[in-house]
Amino acid sequence: MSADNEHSENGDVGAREESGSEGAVATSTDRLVDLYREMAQIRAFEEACNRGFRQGKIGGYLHVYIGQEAVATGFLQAYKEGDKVITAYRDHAHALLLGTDPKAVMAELYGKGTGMVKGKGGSMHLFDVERGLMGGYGIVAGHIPLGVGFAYAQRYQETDHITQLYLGDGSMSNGAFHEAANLAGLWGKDGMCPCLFIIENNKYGMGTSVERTTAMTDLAAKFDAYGIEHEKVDGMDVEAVIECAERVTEQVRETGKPYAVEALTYRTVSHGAADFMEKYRTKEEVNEWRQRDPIGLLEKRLLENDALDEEKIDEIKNEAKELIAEVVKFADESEQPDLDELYTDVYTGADEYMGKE
Ligand SMILES: Cc1ncc(C[n+]2csc(CCOP(=O)(O)OP(=O)(O)O)c2C)c(N)n1
Ligand SMILES: [Mg+2]
Repeated sequence: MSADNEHSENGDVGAREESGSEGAVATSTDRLVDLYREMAQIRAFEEACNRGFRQGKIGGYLHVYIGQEAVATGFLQAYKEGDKVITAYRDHAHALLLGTDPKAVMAELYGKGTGMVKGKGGSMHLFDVERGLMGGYGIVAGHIPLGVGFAYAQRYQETDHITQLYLGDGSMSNGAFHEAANLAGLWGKDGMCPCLFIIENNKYGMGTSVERTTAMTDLAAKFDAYGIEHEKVDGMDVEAVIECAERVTEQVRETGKPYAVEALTYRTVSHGAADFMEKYRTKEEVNEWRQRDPIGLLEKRLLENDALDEEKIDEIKNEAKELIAEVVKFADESEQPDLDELYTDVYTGADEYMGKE
């Protein structure tokens, strides 16, 4: 991430690195340092969003990704140009990782005309079609049928692209999930649905735990009902996520069959800006998960390997703060959208989204 949309010091962190060995990823130290930097910037971005909301600069609603950074960071390492990414409303990190200018992301949250969707979408509706981000959706599970549809279209149009479909644990109790998973399994039998379901199981929906919403808490296993293979991954460990992401993405791309990964993660902050998590979570539980914070875990590993020292860590964190301060300044000083914009981009054809003439 950089305010001018340049690549980071050690190259584009979104780029896939050849591993050499079968399936396994040789996660080089440089690459891990890049990922650490990227996650630190995402964290600083999200913290700035929380401040912006409290100051009344960000309107509407706000859901940050604090604690879950390793999931999108890891999975998007397997992203290839032409692939599609679709997620719910906790979407800032996905846009930043796909390379959208962070200034345009923050300006969007500030409702400004310089925002990535001209200030019309806000936090929950980020889109960057050019970079494969197909949204940003506020209706829980509403995006799941769309993601499955994108994957079908990718094979129908005879491409080798895949769709990364991120979904929350809470969305899996919604009917839209079950209908879409059923079709994905069915189409997948003919190699016609290269959809990678990425369940971000952060243990809670909106104030309600997984245990209180479903008798079947093994979420990955629900995909058995639809003939979709699945596994679980430690969503706090970015290296584990990358290993899984590279391997299963390859499989989905090759076979055209859907696959599901349940990433076990935790949002160490409230569900959204108007949620008081103290009502339904104990301090002990939150503190326990903070010990496994994805950025902290990677930092520890890099310190142990002498890939980083305290001085370098401070430098990376300060750089992240400076970058985000610039981003916030840009958003704050940008103009409101033009009134003429009110009726533009309201309707569009699906063909345009799929890159068809
Ligand atoms: C159809 C629908 N029902 C209810 C809501 C209100 N709502 C917003 S977020 C949410 C919880 C979703 O939880 P989960 O899928 O686990 O995502 P997380 O917030 O944990 O990332 C609910 C019920 C909504 N936006 N849409
Ligand atoms: Mg959840």
